[in-house]
Amino acid sequence: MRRDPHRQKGLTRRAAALSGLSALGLAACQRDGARTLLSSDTHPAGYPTVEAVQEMGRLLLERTSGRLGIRVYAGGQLGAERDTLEITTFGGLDLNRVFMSPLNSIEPDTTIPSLPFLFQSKDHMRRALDGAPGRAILDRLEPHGLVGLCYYDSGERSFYNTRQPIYTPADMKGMKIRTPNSDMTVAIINATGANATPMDLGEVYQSLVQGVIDGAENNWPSYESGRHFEAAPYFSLTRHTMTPEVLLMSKARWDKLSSADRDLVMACAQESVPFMRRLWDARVDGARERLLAEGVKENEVTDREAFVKLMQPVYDQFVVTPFQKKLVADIGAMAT
Ligand code: GTR
Repeated sequence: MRRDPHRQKGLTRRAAALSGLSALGLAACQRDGARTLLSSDTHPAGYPTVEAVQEMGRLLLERTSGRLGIRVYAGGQLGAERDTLEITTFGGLDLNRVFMSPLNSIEPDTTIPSLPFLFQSKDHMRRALDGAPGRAILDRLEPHGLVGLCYYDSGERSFYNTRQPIYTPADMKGMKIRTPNSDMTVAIINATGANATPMDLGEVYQSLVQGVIDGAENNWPSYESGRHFEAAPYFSLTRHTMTPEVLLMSKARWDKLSSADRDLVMACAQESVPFMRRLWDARVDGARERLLAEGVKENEVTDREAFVKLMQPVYDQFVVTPFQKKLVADIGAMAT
């Protein structure tokens, strides 16, 4: 029988993640007494998403007089986002802070906030996600075993690469650009004329150094914390997406909470959002300043409209159902 190497790799990774979780078995037993909810994050300690979930835990502890808290396993200790998501759906993890893209293969409607050039500004993005469209998208996750608690910012994503500044789509032609594992992000990159290479975030640095890929796309804080700038110093401000982060709870754990505790968990998650945004805004500015001082070469693209025009096939491919069309229209109407 022929072996599928990708499947093999996926299974190995999942097995590693699961054994990591069983190594936490003791903690898991104790947590049932102490009611500590376990949460995963791919980012290291100190990153705004990690701090935000810790803040939520602090609020929970305070409001339950120590009965309910959160422990965040940061730095991808429990595995890559798509693997920890799978574990969360069947209740092996209580909470998970992930990027929206790995959810796309679980629920197609989660692609909508990743549409290129959808949000006109940071305020527009926040208004839409805090409002009815954002809630409607999170509600789509429940049948998949996930409860969407809140969105966190992930800012504007732009392309960076090892070779040259990108001014127009022609500058990207044929470049191998890493994307998160999502059909939508693959389509966005291929639409520019580059070749999308899906991989987990943790593999990007090495792949840039070894020349397996020519570039990637992300926000300033991830570009800095993953040290991608060392290998790919050209940061070109396409600002093509503002895909958010999302904090999820396993529905299995959610269903075990009393209705008062559910309200409390939801309220503390919501309160961690402005806390995260304050940290985030400062982190974006700080990362950019530090990296420019390190020699990163930032440039504005000269033909943003050309990038926008190339994205029409992405809309045609991913905005198909009446629900998806309504979401896009409703988000568009919230622009001013
Ligand atoms: C980051 C995001 C991560 C991760 C990453 C990626 O901005 O915070 O959760 O998904 O992007 O590109 O994979």
